[in-house]
Amino acid sequence: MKNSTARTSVLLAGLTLLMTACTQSNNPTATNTSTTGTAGVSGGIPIGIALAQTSNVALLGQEGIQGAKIAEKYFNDKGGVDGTPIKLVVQDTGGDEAGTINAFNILINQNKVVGIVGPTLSQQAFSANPIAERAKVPVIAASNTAKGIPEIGDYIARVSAPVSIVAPNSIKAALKLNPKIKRVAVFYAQNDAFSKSETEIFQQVVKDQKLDLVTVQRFQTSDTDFQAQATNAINLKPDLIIISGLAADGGNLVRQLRELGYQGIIVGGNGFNTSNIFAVCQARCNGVLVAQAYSPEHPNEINKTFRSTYLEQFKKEPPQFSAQGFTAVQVFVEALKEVDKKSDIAKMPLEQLRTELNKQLLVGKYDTPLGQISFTPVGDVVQSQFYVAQLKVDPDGKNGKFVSLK
Ligand code: 1QQ
Repeated sequence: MKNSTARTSVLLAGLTLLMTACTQSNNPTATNTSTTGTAGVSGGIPIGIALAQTSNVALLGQEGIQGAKIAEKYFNDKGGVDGTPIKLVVQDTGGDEAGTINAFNILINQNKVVGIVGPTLSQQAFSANPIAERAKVPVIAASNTAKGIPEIGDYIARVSAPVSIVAPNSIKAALKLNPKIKRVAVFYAQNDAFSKSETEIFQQVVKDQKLDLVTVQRFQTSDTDFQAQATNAINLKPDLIIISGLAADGGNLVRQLRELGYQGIIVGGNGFNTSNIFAVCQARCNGVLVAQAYSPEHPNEINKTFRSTYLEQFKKEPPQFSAQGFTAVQVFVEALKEVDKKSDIAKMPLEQLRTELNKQLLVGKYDTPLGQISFTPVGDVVQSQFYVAQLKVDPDGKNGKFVSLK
């Protein structure tokens, strides 16, 4: 009796092991040790796109995907990588960390991508990028601007310039529009890594400019009601309000500040850099200032082509996140070409290709829709031109444009 129980449990344990082994082949978190070359795979060289297609964050993520897809066609029409096309593999991250980790695991282990563009938010990057770092898969962020992103690891770079470089420009533009600004109220989303990083920069600039920081108000990216914080700030009579949040919460906050009677200048951070913001705050968005790392008017050839393709497809000017999504794919393609010149990537084991690609992309120079870019040794973008735009709402109150300030 004792013996047969023991035998049954051994059998059961064996079965469980077998079942685990079977499910693991479909399990995105299973480690893959295959080193077969990928570049020759039919359908093209797989480049992963881990951006938000669903959730509130989709307002920001979808524009990145649009730009990446334009790049896929643009570079494949030019012959891809020595005749082999690239193939984008898009995995939706949703708006949180868990979805991003899942998307990274699928891209790395099942889709066997050579590199990943993404994720949408710095908040997601801080938890998912270490997975790519451990698997030695290069990641190029196309919209992560918080301090410390490239420092996550050797395999992490970004084409999205950091808040420290971009954000100060919008405060300077506000002071140009109204040199009498003195009292400043700052708002930020305290559950979001980018917003926390950006507000530090904004608050530092306020101090450096010798302005009075009259209040710092906190909210959550999931909030929809900002009456309490907005009233607190307005009571202190600010003549400038600066907001670090994402498109949905930030847009709603702008709307409520205006509804409560605030008439001064509003500066929005990088989370406002999408035309989807107009659907949120409509006519109330009018006049908001936003610093940008892209101008549709950048005069180089690649931007002219990118801009006209985007205009034709979406009937509006390309937004910053689309230009950055395009640029991230471009960096992968151009670096792949360089690696392939030295040694045929179709014959290279995947692990070696990922490592060679990572080394190469960091040393290249790229002529992109953002202008000339390169990378610092740690993987931060080196870029020279930045802009400030003002939101101008159309007469119908539903749509609008980002108008560049000169
Ligand atoms: C970040 C950001 C967001 C506004 C990107 C959409 O800059 O999370 O780093």
